[in-house]
Amino acid sequence: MLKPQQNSFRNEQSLDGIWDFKIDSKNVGLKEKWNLGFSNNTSIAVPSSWNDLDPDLADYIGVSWYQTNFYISNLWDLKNIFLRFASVTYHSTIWINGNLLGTNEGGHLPFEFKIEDFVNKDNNKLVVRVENELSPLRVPPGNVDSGSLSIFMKNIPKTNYDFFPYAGIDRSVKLYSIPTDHITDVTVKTSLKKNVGLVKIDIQSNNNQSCLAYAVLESDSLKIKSEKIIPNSSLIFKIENPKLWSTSDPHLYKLKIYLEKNSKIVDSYDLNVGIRIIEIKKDKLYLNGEKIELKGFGRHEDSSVTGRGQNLPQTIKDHNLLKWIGANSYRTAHYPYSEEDLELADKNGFLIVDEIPAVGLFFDDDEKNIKTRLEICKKQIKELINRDKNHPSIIMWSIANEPFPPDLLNRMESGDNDSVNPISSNFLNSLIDDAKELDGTRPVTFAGIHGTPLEWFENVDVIMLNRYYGWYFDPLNLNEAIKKLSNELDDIHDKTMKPIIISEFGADTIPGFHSINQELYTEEYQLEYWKKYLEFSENKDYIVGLHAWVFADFRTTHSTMRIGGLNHKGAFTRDRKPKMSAHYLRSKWNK
Ligand code: BDP
Repeated sequence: MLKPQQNSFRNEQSLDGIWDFKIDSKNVGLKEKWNLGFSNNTSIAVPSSWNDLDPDLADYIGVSWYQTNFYISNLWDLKNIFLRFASVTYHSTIWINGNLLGTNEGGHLPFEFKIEDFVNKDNNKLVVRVENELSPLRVPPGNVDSGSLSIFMKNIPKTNYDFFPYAGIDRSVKLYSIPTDHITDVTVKTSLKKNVGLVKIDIQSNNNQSCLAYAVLESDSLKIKSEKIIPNSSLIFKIENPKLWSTSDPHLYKLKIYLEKNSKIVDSYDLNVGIRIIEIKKDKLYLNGEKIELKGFGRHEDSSVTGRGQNLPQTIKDHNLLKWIGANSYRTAHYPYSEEDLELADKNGFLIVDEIPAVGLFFDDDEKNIKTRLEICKKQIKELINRDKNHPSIIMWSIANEPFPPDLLNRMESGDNDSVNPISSNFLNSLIDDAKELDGTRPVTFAGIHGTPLEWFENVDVIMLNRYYGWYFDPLNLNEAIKKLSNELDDIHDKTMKPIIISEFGADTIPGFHSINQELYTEEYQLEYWKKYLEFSENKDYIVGLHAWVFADFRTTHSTMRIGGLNHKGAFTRDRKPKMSAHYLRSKWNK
């Protein structure tokens, strides 16, 4: 599914704005036929999450209804019109003029419907039912009894993960039209052979019989045009001494794909292309043949008022703060970020670990349930790679965050990383295989919690470890913490010989809390904690990346472990003011 764009052949129309909204806490909307339209509504902004817009909605987890009206311009060809949602969390059902278009499960990834059979030239009514129940049969899961984070967090609502289950139409809604004969997909893969850059382009169209396709690649003084090919096949550009995409100079070439029928151009599609290669050799990571270390954060798409809803000014500000602090990388913890965020990363030269929403996975309930979650994860990997495969900024796929091994608490305490039931290994291996099969050009990884069985890492290319020595383990005793960290990482490296990223390490810090002696929650302690981890990593060659947890404080569930419903491990506050440690990281990372 290509992201909609506007050019001489394609059109798009945003449906973002103020929509009608109504909560359906008794779940009567379907019976009362709200899908035909409903009254007594309030207003909501699309995109946004509903939770922070009205005190009555703050912790509302359930069903809500959205409605709006739209027209389709007389200038549009009525034959190929789509309605596209960039993200709705979690389950949605969509009607136009009372006709059911379909449903979608899962947030953070786009879905669309072909709608010309349901619309008229007059006013059209669009109704969306959104439902966000927490369930062990969803990904990410909630209301989990065993294998559960909520056992020790005792959090409300009962998510199996540490962020608030914001709900709603979280990203843009668009109508778009494409020509009758059109490009359906483009896949760009780049590599380097000595001083020659190779750009391999696969083009798909809906009419491979009577169309031809070609591409034009352009940059500064260079402009090259390919041969014409039959769609559903690939072409290769070879560029001598190309300008490479890198973190310090993220050069982007302009690629234009054309589709031709009877010698007339009938469709085109534009993409930015960064020529670069990411490789793992032994236990090191290389970008364009040079060793690279990731410096940055796990982030969240989170801001007050909009919640998880798309907030473009916030996205721009976050990227500017990442540049200010000298980061070169981040992980899309714990779900796919907006397409606009990734486009910015392409321009800004950030290296992204792109993650599906598989957080809080567990394996000690019914086999049937585990299989249901696996099917959802498989769908997420496929959709993620399909959406994000052309971004030079994306250097790795992460298939999960902290899958919980059975008997988690004991394993965390004892540091046991022995084998567990084969179901869990098969589950993770199947996702790793999927990612590698769908994209052979990027390493695959996942982030493991303390006590993760080593065999789970057998098939990943890079090991990501979330480590909290000095916070959840050995709090206040940073010397002991670093000793344990060092022993554990050396041991994991000795046994696996793979590169390691410390993908989370952090301490909750209340801005404005200070102390002379070390005290938890103070700005001094966070600074000392990150300092110790950074200094430790400098001496370990196999550590190829550090992602501090977390970029900014973010909203999570209520719990005695989370003051004010926030996770306070941010280098920045939730309104993006720097804590003391942000200045420290800046001094280290800008060197
Ligand atoms: C890690 C999780 C992350 C949490 C973090 C924490 O991956 O989502 O927010 O712990 O406790 O285990 O702050």
